Amino acid sequence: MAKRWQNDLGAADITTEAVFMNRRAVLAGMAAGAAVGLTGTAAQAADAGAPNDWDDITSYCNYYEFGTGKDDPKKYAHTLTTTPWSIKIDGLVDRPGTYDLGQILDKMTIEQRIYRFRCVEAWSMVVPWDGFELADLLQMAGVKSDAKYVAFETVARREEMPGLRYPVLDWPYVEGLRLDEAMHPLTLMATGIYGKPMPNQNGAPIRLVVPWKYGFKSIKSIVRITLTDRQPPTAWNKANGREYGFYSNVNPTVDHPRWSQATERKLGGGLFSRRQPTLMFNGYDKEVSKLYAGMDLRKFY
Ligand SMILES: Nc1nc2c(c(=O)[nH]1)N[C@H]1C(S)=C(S)[C@@H](COP(=O)(O)O)O[C@H]1N2
Ligand SMILES: [Mo]
Repeated sequence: MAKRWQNDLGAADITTEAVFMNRRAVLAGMAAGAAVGLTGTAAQAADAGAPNDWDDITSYCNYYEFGTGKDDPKKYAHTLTTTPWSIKIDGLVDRPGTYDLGQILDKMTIEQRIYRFRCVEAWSMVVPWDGFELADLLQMAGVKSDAKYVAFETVARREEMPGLRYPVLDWPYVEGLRLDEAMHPLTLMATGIYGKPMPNQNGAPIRLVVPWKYGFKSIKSIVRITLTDRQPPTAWNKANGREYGFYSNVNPTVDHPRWSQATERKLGGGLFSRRQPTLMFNGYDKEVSKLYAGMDLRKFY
């Protein structure tokens, strides 16, 4: 298959795996005023206290089906059964059905991609994902001409996901993309990270990565994909529509109602690392700005 996208990031840009995996503890430690750098152990940082208010919950993002405490996903996500796994693809497609993940993977070209990524909105990281383009999967199912949006759904198993007992979000976690966003070559279905199979806490066995959007668009452990002609609901928009819109493009010129989104710091750079300007569309301006030509991105945030 022809190369549809040129990676401009390399190994030297990658956020250390340890920092990425322990970032909730690292950031919690920093928030508590502790100088937790690369050398601070996660356990040390974790002593800084668990996030509990809305601010903490929304900023120490991770995988709420396993709980909102910063160590919960790590503690509980191993209970998720990820094999066998299938994805139901339905709605406006030529070949609706339940697709076995193993069979999907046999047909897809897996490649490693190094993308800018953000979870906590003001912190940037660079992460190597293994995956395939969502467009290839959608083409496999055959997109009907009247489809305009793609809706995604995370697995919801009460026996395996203790966080589902708490109404933090309206379960199952759902997300959505406009069809042209979904078909864009940067949009990845990721099955691995840092050269390893996807850890459960990061959304095993398969999750979305949309590198020009804020992290919460990257829905984890996907079991259903629906092609539709209506803009689908999204979990964070339902929880707080004023703060989280459908598009959620990284945009330094549109502030979150409670904080500026104009600058960021590199995760792993330490408490006193310099803030740098956040780039439009997370640095993927050249690739994706045409998707939004003529749109008022203040209105469609
Ligand atoms: N199902 C589900 N998907 C989810 C979340 C979640 O709580 N549940 N959290 C989101 C948020 S807020 C972020 S920032 C990213 C974090 O992905 P990571 O933990 O692999 O970095 O996952 C997103 N996908
Ligand atoms: Mo997040």
